[in-house]
Amino acid sequence: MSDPTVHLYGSLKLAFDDGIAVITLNRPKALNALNSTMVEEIGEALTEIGERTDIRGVVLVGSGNRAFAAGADISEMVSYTPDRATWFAERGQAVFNRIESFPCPVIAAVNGFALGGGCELAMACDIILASKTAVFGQPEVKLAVIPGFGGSQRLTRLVGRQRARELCLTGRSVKAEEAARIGLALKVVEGDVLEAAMELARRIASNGPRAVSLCKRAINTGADLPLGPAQAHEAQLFGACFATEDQTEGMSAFLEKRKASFTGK
Ligand code: CO8
Repeated sequence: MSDPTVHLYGSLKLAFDDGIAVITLNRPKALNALNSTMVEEIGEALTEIGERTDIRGVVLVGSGNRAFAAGADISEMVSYTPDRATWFAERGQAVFNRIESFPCPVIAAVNGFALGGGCELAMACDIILASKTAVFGQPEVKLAVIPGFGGSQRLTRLVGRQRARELCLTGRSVKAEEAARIGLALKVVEGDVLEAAMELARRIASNGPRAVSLCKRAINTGADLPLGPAQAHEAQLFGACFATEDQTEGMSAFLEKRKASFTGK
């Protein structure tokens, strides 16, 4: 990245690079395992990003070359009571839901292990790019627990019930190629997965920002609705685009055969 501005949190780094925010999970010695501090800090980083008007995309990546995140932190969870475990699951779900409803797209650049909570975090993102070394899985049953950050639900929506059952009930991990084949990841990236994610984020950022945001909302909200209400919702959001200056600019630029210049208004 070129000359990014960096904010160091205790367990993650937040960098800003030309309209793209990069959140780096930063506990490489523990393979970026998600403890409660890191989960809260992801929420704080989202708040910080949301306060800026110039950010058009977010990329999530793990530090080091071994892991995106190897799960929720087992050393923290080992002594949890049922109430504490429920609280942690709910906190994680709330933060991951914020990623899903975040106004700009969030891309997971999965470099290495994305297991348990790490896989759940990636699945909360809009698009998952996998490095050739990426490994995905929900191995919780091997620890005699179940996914708690939405994994049993998001995996089912991504790959279907039968595959989700097989993966969650055996705890089997899948490598990058299989993850892409079953629709868990978008694709396997040959080179640097962070660079590929930045390129994708920049490409999306060149479009009308409000339209990108509304389109994300149409897809995510509509996916859980029957077709009729989902289309009614789409029509409302389509109409909302026509209250923006960018809609006028985008269509005028096309008609005048010039490149559009979007402001996000
Ligand atoms: N939690 C804490 N520490 C971890 C974790 C983890 N999930 N994963 C790895 N580490 C630590 C190891 O303990 C080790 O630490 P140390 O060097 O101090 O011994 C270090 O990272 C390196 O790990 P390994 O030595 O094990 O590295 P290997 O290359 O041998 O193995 C693996 C890599 C295969 C990724 C292995 O570390 C592993 O199996 N990790 C655990 C994977 C797992 O089971 N993840 C799911 C956890 S449960 C979960 O995510 C539930 C989510 C829902 C939570 C709901 C709230 C209650």
